[in-house]
Amino acid sequence: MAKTALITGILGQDGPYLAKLLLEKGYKVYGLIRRYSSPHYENLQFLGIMDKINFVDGDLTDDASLLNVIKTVRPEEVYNLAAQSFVAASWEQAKITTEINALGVLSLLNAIKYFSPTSKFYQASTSEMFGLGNDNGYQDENTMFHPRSPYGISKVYAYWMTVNFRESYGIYTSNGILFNHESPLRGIQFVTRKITDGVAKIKLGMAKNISLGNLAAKRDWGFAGDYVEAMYLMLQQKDPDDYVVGTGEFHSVQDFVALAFKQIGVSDWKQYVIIDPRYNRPAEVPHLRARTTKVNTKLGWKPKVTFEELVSMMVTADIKRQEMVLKNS
Ligand code: NAP
Ligand code: G4F
Repeated sequence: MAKTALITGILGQDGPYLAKLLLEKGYKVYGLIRRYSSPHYENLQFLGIMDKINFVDGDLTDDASLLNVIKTVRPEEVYNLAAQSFVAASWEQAKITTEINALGVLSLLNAIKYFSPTSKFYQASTSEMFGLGNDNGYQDENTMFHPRSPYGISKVYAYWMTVNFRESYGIYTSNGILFNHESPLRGIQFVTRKITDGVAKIKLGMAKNISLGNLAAKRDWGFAGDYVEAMYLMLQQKDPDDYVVGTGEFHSVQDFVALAFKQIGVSDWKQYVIIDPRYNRPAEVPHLRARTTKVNTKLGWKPKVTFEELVSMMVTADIKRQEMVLKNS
């Protein structure tokens, strides 16, 4: 019998990569989608798996829909990837961010507790929870949380609720504390995709510049396709646990910009970049870098794609996309 997995956030960046991995492992994959006037399946189509997903309707802010899905599907594994995941928007939309990212997780955990308590549960926790917290410039499983955004705060609630269901009810729940991971499927508003999309358009004469905020911020950027393997591994262990997942390296936004322009043969990138303070955040997280000893040793997980390969992959994909746009226009 094929194992069953439910993925929330199936239409985002990570959902399709995880679904592809689980399908390759023989899983029957259910994907939770919420009500949309015009559903958008392009990330699943990009990976060629659109027709292999069993879609179920539900919304993290609608308890009854989650109870119904969990009761009907009774998945062996639940990967909760759904979120209002854009940090910058979380100041202006703090309440809905909290309802989805914090209370939505409580609702999903309750649905599991009542209707499928043997389901294993993965929570998409984040390095944003660390915020200013660090230990000699690194963050790991023992680093104090000091979130700097309503998004980070909402995720801290979900993190502890996930731990609490493990400790209170013995449910197999794990937090993956993932550092930034990117890919050609990354949402266009996140800084990496914004840069690679802009670079592609500049190369093809479709744009003149890119407007950005804080170029000094540093992130530990990896490839989403590698990170979903860590999610899967977390639910295959004898006992549930929480893991930091990253590369252990960090780079500034400026490093990313310079490397992306290098891909199209431009070294003097400054002529194409406008610094616009509108993109600065009320409270910034200046640097995030993972100490990955636990995930490396306990799960045997290591990233495969380097920073340089990631930037190159994203620029190449965006050039291809824009060439198609030009061809069809
Ligand atoms: P993403 O591209 O923004 O995808 C999030 C998905 O959640 C979207 O498909 C969205 O659906 C869905 N969603 C939002 N609100 C929902 C609701 N109320 N009910 C049901 N679904 C809802 O995010 P991602 O980059 O794939 O990240 C996956 C998860 O990992 C998120 O929880 C994120 O916070 C977390 N995380 C991401 C990173 C990273 O660097 N990517 C790092 C650490 C943690 P629609 O498509 O309908 O909008
Ligand atoms: O790409 P970002 O928007 O990602 P951020 O805020 O680090 O959050 C992402 O990673 C988290 C994990 O650490 C996830 F939990 C979260 O869901 C999301 O996936 O911004 C990265 C950095 C920030 O310091 C920001 O201030 O880039 C800086 N930045 C500079 N100019 C910009 C811009 N960010 C955006 N989005 N747009 C800009 O123009």
